[in-house]
Amino acid sequence: MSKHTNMQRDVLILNLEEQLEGIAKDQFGKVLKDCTDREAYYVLLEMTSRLMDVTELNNGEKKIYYISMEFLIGKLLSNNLINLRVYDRIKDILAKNGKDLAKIEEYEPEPSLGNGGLGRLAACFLDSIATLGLAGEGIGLNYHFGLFKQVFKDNLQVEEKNDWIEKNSWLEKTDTTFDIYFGRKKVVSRLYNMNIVGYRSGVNKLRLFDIESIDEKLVKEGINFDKTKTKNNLTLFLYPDDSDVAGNLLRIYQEYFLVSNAAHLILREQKERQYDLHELHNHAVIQINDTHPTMIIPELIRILVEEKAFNIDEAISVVSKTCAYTNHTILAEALETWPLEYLEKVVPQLVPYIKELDKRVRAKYKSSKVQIIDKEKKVHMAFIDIHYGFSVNGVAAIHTEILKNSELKDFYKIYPDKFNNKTNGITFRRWLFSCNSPLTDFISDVVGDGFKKDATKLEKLLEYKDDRITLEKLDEIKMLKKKELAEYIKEHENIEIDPESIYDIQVKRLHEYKRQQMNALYIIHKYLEIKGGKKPTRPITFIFGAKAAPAYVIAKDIIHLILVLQEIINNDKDVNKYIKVVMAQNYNVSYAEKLIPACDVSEQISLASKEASGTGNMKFMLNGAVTLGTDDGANVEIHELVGDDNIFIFGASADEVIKHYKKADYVSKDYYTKSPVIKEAVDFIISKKCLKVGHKENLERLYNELLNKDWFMTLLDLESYIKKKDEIFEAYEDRDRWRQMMLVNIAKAGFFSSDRTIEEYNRDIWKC
Ligand code: 26M
Repeated sequence: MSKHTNMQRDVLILNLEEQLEGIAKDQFGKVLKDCTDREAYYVLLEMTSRLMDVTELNNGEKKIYYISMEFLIGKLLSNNLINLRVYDRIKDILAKNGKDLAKIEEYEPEPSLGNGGLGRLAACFLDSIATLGLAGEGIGLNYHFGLFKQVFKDNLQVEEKNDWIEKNSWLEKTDTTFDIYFGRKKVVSRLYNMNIVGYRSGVNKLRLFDIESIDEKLVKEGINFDKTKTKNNLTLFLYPDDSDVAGNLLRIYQEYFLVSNAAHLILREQKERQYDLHELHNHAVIQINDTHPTMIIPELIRILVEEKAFNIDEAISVVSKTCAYTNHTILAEALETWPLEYLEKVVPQLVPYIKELDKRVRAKYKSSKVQIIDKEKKVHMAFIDIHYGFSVNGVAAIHTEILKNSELKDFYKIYPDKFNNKTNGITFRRWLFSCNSPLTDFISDVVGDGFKKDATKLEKLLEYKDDRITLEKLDEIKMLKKKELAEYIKEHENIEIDPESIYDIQVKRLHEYKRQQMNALYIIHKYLEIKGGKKPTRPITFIFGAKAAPAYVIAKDIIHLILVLQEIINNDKDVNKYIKVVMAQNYNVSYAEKLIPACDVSEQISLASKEASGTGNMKFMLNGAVTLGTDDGANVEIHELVGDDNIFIFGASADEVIKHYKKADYVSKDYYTKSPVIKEAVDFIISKKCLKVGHKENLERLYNELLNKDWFMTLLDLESYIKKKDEIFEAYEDRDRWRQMMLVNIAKAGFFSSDRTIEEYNRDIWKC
């Protein structure tokens, strides 16, 4: 960092209090003390911007462009204050003026520019890229409404729009605009920037593109709008789907809009820096976040050929050396394949290039399994990335192995050196320092501050594994966080929960493979046990948070079931002393920040082989929860790190599951018929009790799905799940052992810092 900016920063920080008062006076004509919480929010926003303005931009000869349809950044105020190293001082100044930062934060609108894991990962990566001082930026879209806001009506999910953009916000309108063509149709884009400040480091930019001609009035009811008016609707919504590929033209418009803008931006920057475009790969690396931005490959090739006088071989060669691809899922239905005919309609100028790329593959490799355009004229986007990128990575060890050995086996044979693993990570700034300051401070007291820059130093905690005082203090902090959550849930869901109960939490997108339905079946099982006179040793609170894609019928039925159980159980006087159910409304990043620190049991129960990694599992562990999970995704690595004694693993292995799929021999009804426990729980879904508060159509559909399809093998694992879950609740009663498990989980979480992940990306792929 230059001396100049350092000094400016020091001056600002020395006079923090005067600065804040000055802003309050300018903006609202008041002293800080008299400002409302909302006004105080704007004062802090301005203060933070000033600090960022005097923080140096990360610079380098080679720049990372992380291109993604999603950046699930969440609220930024606290995070920015932490990274700018003024969090504690601001908190003190506010307190002196009778203000509480947590309350002020409530006024920050939440940008929900992502569906779930993939988008949140991109946000964690931006934080770590900046923190490590790497020159890198995110390139995405400025969705006006982000992911929908979820409300429950009549025990059903209803979607409403979530407008998060305010006049005063973190978004900075720039002068940059580009003409983007869809065939002969033109739209004008506009670039907005957001500062991403690293922890004790420089800043980078998140670039969000919008269209100039956007019309928010197109949105009529809920999240419905006229899908045909591309010129006015292009950036209205984030595609609210992380499971099924709806053959949707608008999605292709959005994807091409993103990558065409990205290409223009990158090439303009090369020109400004007077770099030779033949050397693009030495000055730029493009990380393609899932297949959604894959069209950047043919788009760059097209521009180089048509506008920069490259011959096609040169263009393909330099682009292939610049682009790298990350795979986030093996679910067949989530792998994008676009009908060629759709691409012809939306981006005809790209089609000759895609055909050329396909032709070259055909000339070299005969197997139909690796062709870009298949017999049905569908374009396999991932195959473009693999043939014409230099790196393919999975997001957890087991996931990468499955890619190499089964899902992408034929490609691995051709390009063994392209494949590599990058186990996901999370930023500890948000998922520890910001959401759990009591725990952060306590860890600092015990082992010093070192873990804040080097997360593996958390392992020092292991020396205190038998230290009573440390263990008791950990428990105390957990209780504090559980009480805070109880208050929040009372206020937001109007449900009273007991902080002395065990908090068992499953929060993530709703998908059958994640098996929220299995958790619900356990709850039914417990409910029936209690009705039959068998009481749990200690009350348990089952907490869920999940949004379902609006068009994903069964996912919405599962939400319905959980809400029905919530109503039945919480109102049943015989039972609600022992168990309660909470389905948190509108689960998002901010809600996660309240739930995760308060959790005892972390539910990570996907069908083995289906969850590429998971990142919630890491956040829970870091905050001292114990995992109840399958050997899937990053759970496998958590398991290895903490050992058998500090995790509860159950269910079929990934190999067993893959065998079932190959042989197509799984019949859910067999499990139902053979096991009275399973039968009783499944039948309850269509019992009189449920039908009285729920809807016949939804409940019967779910019941039939479980009995006749059950694609994700809920009934296969249900009995072993029940057994393990009973075991983990039992283990909670051995308070000494439980506290030790908490400590070991926290101590071993260092590996999952996204700083480590980004160091690996940089070491093996980006080489900046
Ligand atoms: C596809 C087509 C049209 C519209 C949307 C999509 C789509 C959007 C998001 C498809 C998939 C999407 O996300 C997949 C995802 O979130 N994968 C998760 O990635 C995380 C980060 O690597 C992993 O931790 C999770 O295990 C994985 O499920």
